[in-house]
Parts: sequence; structure tokens; C-alpha cells
Amino acid sequence: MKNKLYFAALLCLLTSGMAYGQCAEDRHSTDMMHAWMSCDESMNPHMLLGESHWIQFEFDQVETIYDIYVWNLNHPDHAASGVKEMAISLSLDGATWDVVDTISIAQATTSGDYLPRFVVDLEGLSAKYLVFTALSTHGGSCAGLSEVKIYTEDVSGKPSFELDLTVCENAGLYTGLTANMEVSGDYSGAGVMDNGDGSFDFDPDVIGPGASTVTFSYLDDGVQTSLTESIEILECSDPRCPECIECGNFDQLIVDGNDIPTDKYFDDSLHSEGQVQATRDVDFRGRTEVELRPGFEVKADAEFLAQIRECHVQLLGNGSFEDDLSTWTFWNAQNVSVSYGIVTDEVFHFDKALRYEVITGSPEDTWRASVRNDLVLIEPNQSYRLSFAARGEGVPMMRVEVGQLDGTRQEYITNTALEIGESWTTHVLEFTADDITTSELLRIRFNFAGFEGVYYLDQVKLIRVD
Ligand SMILES: [Ca+2]
Repeated sequence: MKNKLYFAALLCLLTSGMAYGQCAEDRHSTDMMHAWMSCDESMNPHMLLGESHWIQFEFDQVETIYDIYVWNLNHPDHAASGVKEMAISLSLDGATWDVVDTISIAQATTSGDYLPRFVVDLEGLSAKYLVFTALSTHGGSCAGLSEVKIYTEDVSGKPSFELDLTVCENAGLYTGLTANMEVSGDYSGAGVMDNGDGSFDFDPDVIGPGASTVTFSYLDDGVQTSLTESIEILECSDPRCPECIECGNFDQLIVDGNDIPTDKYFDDSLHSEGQVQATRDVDFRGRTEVELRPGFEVKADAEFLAQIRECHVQLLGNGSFEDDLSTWTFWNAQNVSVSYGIVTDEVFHFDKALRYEVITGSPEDTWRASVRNDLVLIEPNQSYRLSFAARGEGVPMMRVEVGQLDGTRQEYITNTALEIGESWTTHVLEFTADDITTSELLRIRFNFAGFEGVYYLDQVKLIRVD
């Protein structure tokens, strides 16, 4: 494709209920990763349309084109660059083109439950190549779309159950299951919740990572019929998912007592010799282990589930500065003048954050004013993810160093400059301790001397990653 693609376009080619690519549900996220946007005009494959914003789709063979669904650009910052008027050109050979339709597309709602805009039914026109050309936008200088579905069969009126859903275990409730069917029916399967008003939701958290099957049952000319579809549930550690929940505060959580309260219990390792009484609903989730010891009991009419589920173990004590400055060590050279302390009015996470002001800096020696933690033991060949939230006033960047405290003093992250802005941003850095053979103490150091101004730091988090 010659046109400049800033983001991956998602093309979903649908035949007989089969979906290729990441078509997923018929709703679109506001994620900019899921969009096509062109900011520089270039020569259109359909030469008549000249220099323009366009996107071309090529099929493996000549196809018949029926319904085309379009999701407009749904990112809040870019919705104005969504296409307003669009020409659809078809070609059998990539050389001879026809504009078969010119259509209008409403601006996207920028919400996560943005539904597709049904655009046009080409009623079986043949094409191997298809070009969408933006003739105008909703005011933006670029032009883009979030997603496109092109049907190569006439599916109107045919029952087809197209769920093809990929969700994160920790993304919360998926509301309003929809089968794209013109008949009404019932959904069932693990994690499916019947709201009693004809609507159904899906809770991936109930099931956890893996594949899950949803069944859609309906009456087809008086005959009870059911269709099934698979939902893929991604583990929270998948890069597409939100951060995993933090495990409990203990390496080993012991849940005992003769009446364990209804709740979900998380930790790296979980042990119990308690009792789950009738009507209680108890969910044990261990990252590495759930051990039910002698004496553990689930009474009749109680609900109990034990599972291995990912959670993150925060290895850094007081990473969120809630215990003020404990676990953190401050140092500055004599030629650098600083002032620092805990604040409660500029925080990212919970109630407190670190404020660090450089009054007189040292631009050449950025490490001459720093805060560090030297207390975490790291394991050989284990990978780690360091994340933290920072913001600044008058300071464009800060520097981060991560390395061994002793031994070889191997540096995993070498005084890396990270841009910071006026608003809180979370930064993520990863490294692997591939040079050590025994546990070693780690040094995490933030260097501030490079610029004069105020830095805020909060929720410094170190977790193991697989
Ligand atoms: Ca905090």
C-alpha cells in the first residue's frame, strides 16, 4: 500500500459467518492502535481522484461485495479527522476503476461502545481491489477510519452467529452481547449473565484466561436451534490488557476461620483450613498456589472456586510513598541545592507522593541529585518491569538508572532519559537479570539534577514478568 499508514487498518472479510482478522465485536474501542489515519495526501490508485487521503484493500481473488460497515475514527483526540464524505472505488485489475458510490459517515461518538455505521450494500458488485477515498472530514486535517467490515456474501436475513470476541480477563463486564441476528433468542454459557430484560452481559473475570463458549438459542421457523461461538479471554499480563490486579500484601495469604466471608481472595500463594458456610460465595485466586489444608470445608449451598490466576506482586516497599520517605534514600552533591518531601495535594496513587525540587541543578552530572531504593532482591534470569508515575513543573525530563547494588554493578537500565510533562504519566521499563547466578540486591535510582524545577514521583512499582 503506497499510502502512508500511521496505524494499522483492520480489514475484516466476512464470508458465511467466518471472520478473519481482529473484527471482534461490533463495537469499537477508542484505542488509536485500532485505526487507520492518513495525514499526507498521495496519488490515489484511482488516478481520477488525484492526490488524496485513501486506503486500498486487495482481496486474494475477485470477490462479490455486499454490505460494507464502517466505524469512523473513534479516538477522542482525532474524531474530527474521521471521514465525512467518502468515495468507494472498485477495480478488477487495479488499473481500471469505477466510483460505485459516494457516501456520508457520521462522526464517531468517541465512546467505547461506538457501534458501526452501516454504509452501503453493493449488491454483489465484483472487485479484487477496493479504495476508500476521503472527500471530506469532520474538520480534522488528517483522514481516518477505525475499522471496516466488507461482506463478500449476502448475509441479510440469514441467521449467523458472529461473536468472535477477544476480551481481557480484567477488562470488566462486556455488556450487551449481540449475535448480529435478526431473530431474538437467549445466550448461555459460563460467564453469561441474563439481565432478565432481554439483554445479556458477559463477565470474563468469572472464567479466567482461555477459550469460552457462548451458545445462542432461538426459534427457527418453530424449531429450537442453537449456534455456538467462542470467546477468547486473554490473561491480564497480555500487553493488550490493563495491568493485572496487585496480589495481596502477603507472599502467603492464610484464609481461615469457620465462616470465610464472601469475597475474592488474591495472593501469590493462598492457604486455607477454614470453612465456607451455606450461601457464601468464596473465590480463591493464587498466582502460584492454592492449598486447601485438612479442616477446609465447603458446606452445602455454598459457592466456592479455587483457581490459579495472575496477579502482580509489588516487590518495592513503600513504592507509593504512603509511608512517607521510608525505604527511599536521598543524596545530592554539595554543588546542587534541593528540597524534597511528601505532599498530599499532588498525588497519583492513594494519598501521598514525593515532591522533589531542584533549586540549583547540575546539567552535566544528572546523577548529582537523586532518590534511590536499594532494598529489593532480584533473582537470576528473571525479568522485571519497573513502572512509575511522574510529572514535572519546568522540567522536561528525568533520568532512571537500574542496576545491581554490588557485585559486578551490572546496569540494566543506564541513566535513561524519560520525557515528563505537566500531567501525570506512567512510564514502564523492563529488564532481565541475565548476568547473575544468585540473588542480588537491586538499585533503582531516579536522577533529578539535570534541570531546575519540581519533580513529582508516585506509585513506583517493580513486578516480576514471565
Ligand atoms: Ca502514593
